[in-house]
Amino acid sequence: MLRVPLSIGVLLALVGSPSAQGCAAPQALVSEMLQRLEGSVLEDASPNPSVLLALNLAGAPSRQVQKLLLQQLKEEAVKRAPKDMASGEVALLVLALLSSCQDPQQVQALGLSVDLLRILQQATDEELANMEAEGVPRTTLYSVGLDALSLCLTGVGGYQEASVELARELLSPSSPLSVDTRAMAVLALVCTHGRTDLQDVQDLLQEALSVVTNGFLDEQEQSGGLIGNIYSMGLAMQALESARDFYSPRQWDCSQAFSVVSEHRFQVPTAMAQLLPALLGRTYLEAASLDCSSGTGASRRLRAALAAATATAAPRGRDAPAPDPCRCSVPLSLAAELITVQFSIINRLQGKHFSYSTAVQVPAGATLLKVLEVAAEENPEVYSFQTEQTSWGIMVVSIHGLAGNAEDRTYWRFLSGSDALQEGVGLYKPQDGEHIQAVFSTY
Ligand code: B12
Repeated sequence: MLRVPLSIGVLLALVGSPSAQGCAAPQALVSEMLQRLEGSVLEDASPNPSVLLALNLAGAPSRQVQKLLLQQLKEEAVKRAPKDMASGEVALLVLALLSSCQDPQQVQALGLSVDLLRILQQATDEELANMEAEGVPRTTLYSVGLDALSLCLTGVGGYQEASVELARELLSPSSPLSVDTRAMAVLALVCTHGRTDLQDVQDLLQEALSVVTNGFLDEQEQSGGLIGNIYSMGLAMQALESARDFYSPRQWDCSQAFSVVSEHRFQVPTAMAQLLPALLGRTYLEAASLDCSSGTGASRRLRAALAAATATAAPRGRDAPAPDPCRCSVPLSLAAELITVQFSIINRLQGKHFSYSTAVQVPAGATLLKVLEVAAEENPEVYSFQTEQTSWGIMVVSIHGLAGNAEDRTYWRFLSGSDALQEGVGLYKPQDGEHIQAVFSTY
C-alpha cells in the first residue's frame, strides 16, 4: 500500500487550521449533501471519482457505498486509462484511489492491472510539451493543476515543472483564468511549495499563491461573499483553506463564504463533491494522508456536524430519501403555462458559417434542454443536436452537425443575451422572453 506522507510544511498548513475551526459548517447542508452523494453512487451510470474523494475526505460512515464506488472506479481505470483517458481524468482517479488508501501504481480489477502514475506522468509530460510548443496545454490548465496536485501528493516526478508552468500562467495569463482553474492551481502549488528545496521555485510559487489568494479575498469582499460563481466556491474555499500562510496576516472570512453556499441548493453531485470537503475544513491536499480505519479526524468532525444537524433539524428517517431536486412541485396555476424562448445557433468560427434563430414555446420551469429539443423537433434540419453525459450532467457536444473538438479546442458556448450561462442545458431554466444563444467558440 502506498502511503505518501505530506511534507512538514504542507502538514503544518493543514493541521489545526483556524479557519476550519473558526467556521461552523452549515450542518443541515453537510448532512443533506452526504446523503445525496451516497445516493448518486447508486443512481449514476458512470462512477464519479470526485464523489469518492469527497466521501473519503468527509470520513463518510457508509463504507459499503465507498467500496462499491471504488470497485467501479478500478474497473474504469483498467479498461480506459491505458487507452483513452485525458490527463485530468487520470489525475482525479489517482486522488480518489489515494483517498481510499489504494496504490495507484497497482490498480487491479477484472483480471487486469494498470500503473496509473506512469500513465499520469506521461500524460502530464504531453500537456507540458504542448504548452512549450503551442502556448496552451493539450487539454486545459485546470487539468494540468489536477495533474500536478496528484503527482505531488504521490511524490513521483513531474509536478515541479507543471507547478512552475502554472505559476507563470497565474502571474501573467495570456487570457483570464477562471476561479476554478486558479483554485485548482493553488492546491497544486501549495503541495509543491511544501516539497521543493529550490529557493527560486519556492519564491515563484509563493508569489503566485499570494497574488491568487489575495485576489480571491478581494473578490469575496467586493461581491458579498462570492468568489467566481456559486459553482467555483467549493474549490475556491479549498484553496483559501490550504493557502493561509500565503495571504497571512490577512484573514479569510470563511463564515461569509459558508453562508453564501448554504443559501444555494446544489443539485449536481460533482458540485457537492467539490464543496463538501471545504465545508468540513478539508482539502484535496489531504487525499494521500487519510487514515482509512474508522474514527479518523474527518469522520469525527463529520459525526459532530451530523449530530448537531439531527439535533436541530426536523427528524427524517435514516432511510428516507432526500428531497429530489428535480421533482420540484410546480404550482398548479403554472402547470400549463407556456413561455417563449428565443433560441439562436451561431457559427462564425469554422467551415461554412451560419446563424439561425427561432422562437420556441416550452412549459414554464422547463430546462434549456427542453428548448433545444423542441427546436430540433420543429426543424430537425437546422437544430438537431447531440449530447454527452459527463460528471457535470448533460453537455451539448454538437449542433447543426458541427461538433466541438478537443484537438482544435472548440465547444458550444451558451449565453443569455451577452452573458455566458453558469449552468449547463440540463440545469438552466430560461425565463419567458429570454434570448439564448449557442455560439461555436474556442477555449
Ligand atoms: C474545463 C472546463 C470546461 C471546458 C472543458 C473542455 C475540456 N476539454 O476539458 C469547456 C470550455 C468546454 C467548458 C464548457 C462549459 N462549461 Co465548464 N468547466 C470546466 C472546468 C474549469 C474544469 C472541468 C474539468 O476539466 N474537470 C476535470 C475532468 C478530469 O473531469 P471531467 O468530468 O472529465 O470533465 C469534463 C466535464 O467537466 C465537462 N464539462 C466542462 N464544463 C462543463 C459544463 C457542463 C454544464 C457540463 C454538463 C459538462 C462540462 O468537460 C470536461 C472535459 O471533458 C469546470 C470547473 C469545475 N469546478 O469543475 C467548469 C464547469 C464544469 N463548467 C461550467 C459551465 C457553466 C460550462 C458551460 C455551460 C459554459 C457556457 N456558458 O457555455 C460550458 C458547457 C456548454 C455545453 N456545450 O454544454 C460550470 C458548470 C456549473 C454547473 N452547475 O453546471 C463549471 C463548474 C464552472 C463554473 N464554476 O461555472 N468547461
